[in-house]
Amino acid sequence: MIKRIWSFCIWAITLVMVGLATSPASAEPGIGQPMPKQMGLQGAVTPVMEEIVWFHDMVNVIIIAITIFVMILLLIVIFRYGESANPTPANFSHNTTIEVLWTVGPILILVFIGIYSFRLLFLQYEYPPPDLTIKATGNAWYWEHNYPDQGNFKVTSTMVRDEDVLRAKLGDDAFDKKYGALEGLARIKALYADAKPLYAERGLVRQLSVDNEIAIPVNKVVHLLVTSNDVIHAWTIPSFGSKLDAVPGRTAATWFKATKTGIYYGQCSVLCGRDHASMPIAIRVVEQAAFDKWVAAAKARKWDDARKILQAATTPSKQPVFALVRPSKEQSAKQ
Ligand SMILES: [Cu+2]
Repeated sequence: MIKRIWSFCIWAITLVMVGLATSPASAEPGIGQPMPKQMGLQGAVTPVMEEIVWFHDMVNVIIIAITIFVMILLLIVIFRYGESANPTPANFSHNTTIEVLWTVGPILILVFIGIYSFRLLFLQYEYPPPDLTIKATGNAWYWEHNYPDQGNFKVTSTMVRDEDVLRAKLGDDAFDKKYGALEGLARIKALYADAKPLYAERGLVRQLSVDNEIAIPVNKVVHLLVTSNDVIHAWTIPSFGSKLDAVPGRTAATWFKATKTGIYYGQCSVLCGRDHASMPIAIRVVEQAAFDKWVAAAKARKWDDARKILQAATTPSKQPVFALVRPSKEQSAKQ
């Protein structure tokens, strides 16, 4: 019941605040990736993220209400008790009732927030028994994911760059002919301008897509262990409500249960050095059958097959399946 009331308040305030300009009704905007002009958090696909979104919105309602209340008090003070309206001020300095109220009121508000805050913390840190365990390792500048209970195969993911997209489209010879002579900023600008329109066409998201995505089965509890090989990184998928520091020499853990199939992106979230912006994480949530097929392909290191399985599992039939980006030389060397 309380949730319903809050939801209504949130809805009402959102309508007022955005002036009906942006419609929150469009089908779950921002699930899995940030959208242009997005307000608020990315859509939730795990129970933890659903609670985070609710908690965030609930606290926002309290913040807005308090701000409006204080602003009204200030306006009363300014206009009713200013010198022109009230030339001879009263000279009392204490009022017991009001002092008790402004002490007890905030305590009650904090206790109320605390109850829901602890509920969220317990949800995050009480791990349900896992169906699958994944180990994520941060490297400068890419992520590796091991599947220890599936034969401990390893998936190395590097970001798809403008150059990769253009090479996949044009072929190496045409690419070198067109861009080979360019250097420095001129090259970066030319690659960016020509590659930018290709991303959407190929089902890729610039700065978020990777050559080898990882996969998890839908509606299964995944335990994620996070560590690092070099500096401190952070493993994050906003739609999962997961954000965990990857610290060298230590293993941290979190869990999630994705309840919708699709592709969900995240990025390294600790400023870790030169290519911090180039280590995204891309997870496909697929049905168990597709996951099993993907595991078999990944175990056999058939990465092209693995990509096709994942795309076929979540790409709506009308969308063209993108021409596959070949692994970079760096990537092939690592596998
Ligand atoms: Cu990093």
